[in-house]
Amino acid sequence: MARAKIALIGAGQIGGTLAHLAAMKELGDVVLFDIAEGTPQGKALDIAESSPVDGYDASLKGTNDYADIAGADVCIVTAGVPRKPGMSRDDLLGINLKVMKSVGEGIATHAPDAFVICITNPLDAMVWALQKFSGLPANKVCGMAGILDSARFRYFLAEEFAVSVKDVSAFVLGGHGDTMVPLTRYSTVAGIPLPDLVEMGWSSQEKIDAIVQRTRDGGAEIVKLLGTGSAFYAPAAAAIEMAEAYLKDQKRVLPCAAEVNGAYGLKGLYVGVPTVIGAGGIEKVVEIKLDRDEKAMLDKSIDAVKGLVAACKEIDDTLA
Ligand code: A3D
Repeated sequence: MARAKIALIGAGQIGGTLAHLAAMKELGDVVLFDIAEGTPQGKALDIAESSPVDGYDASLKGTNDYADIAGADVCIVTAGVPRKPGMSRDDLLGINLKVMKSVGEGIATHAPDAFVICITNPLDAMVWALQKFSGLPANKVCGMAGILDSARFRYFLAEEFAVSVKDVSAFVLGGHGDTMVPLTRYSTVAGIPLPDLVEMGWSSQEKIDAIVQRTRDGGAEIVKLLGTGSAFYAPAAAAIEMAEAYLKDQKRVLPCAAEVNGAYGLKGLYVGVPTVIGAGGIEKVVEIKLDRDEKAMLDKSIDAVKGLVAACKEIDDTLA
């Protein structure tokens, strides 16, 4: 059987890491596309030269020509600009919206059957716009954020409890922004929910609250430490998990930015929700029961995403 083809639109920090991970995991052949000349070619060659050492078979190609993504099974989009210290994700909207327009057209022309995973910020609005610009079916266009946000939450919790990250599962809903909703009730250590762990004396409510806040600020913490650019190792790992779920029809239950129609009282809005990812793309949006406080937090997050979508429509009237 022919290898799958993975097109990475944007060959910056995340794009390069995605290429390395996809090749090392032998998910398929990789095409790195970027408008910057030399960058995708250089990264592709550098990674290819590591393949004899690590012993994997995958071809890697760098390009500035959209025609090279033809027939891609998966496209992962990181094209655009990242945050600088002091900037919010929303400050990127105007510039990255223009980038989504050209990327959407490129994918529609050359890889209309691909499963598309957007990472460009502000995530929920950019993936919404990318779906509109590309015209691809909504179940084939989604955004990566929830896996990253919940991985941060899981990592901080594992540190707090001094247990393996493997035994911590955590849940983050809503938009990928300051209003994201880490859900403690649905977050567990080996199936034991966080509120029970607090009662059992494993931690205090104050410490859990601080971890929730650190999760919300997780992206900014990295931006501040790096000085230039934003997180890239963990975002790339998270998107690769989604690509693998699609390519291997794993039916993984993963939080991601998906178009929600009906669930959570929404119509046509992209927001972070639990989904099932398999060969059909986003095969299902899972609607979970929320208590009053959780619902209020989610509504606030949804309002923030709606505001960004409205701003996109104002900037580009073809989206209205
Ligand atoms: P960076 O290293 O700057 O790479 C972006 C690349 O996009 C650069 O190589 C640019 O040349 C390229 N580019 C710009 N315009 C175009 C275009 N029109 N077509 C093709 N390529 C283009 O950034 P990065 O890789 O660190 O981050 C990429 C994006 O991901 C940014 O918008 C970040 O804010 C975002 N991001 C999202 C998350 C989420 O969890 C959602 C996490 C971290 C970063």
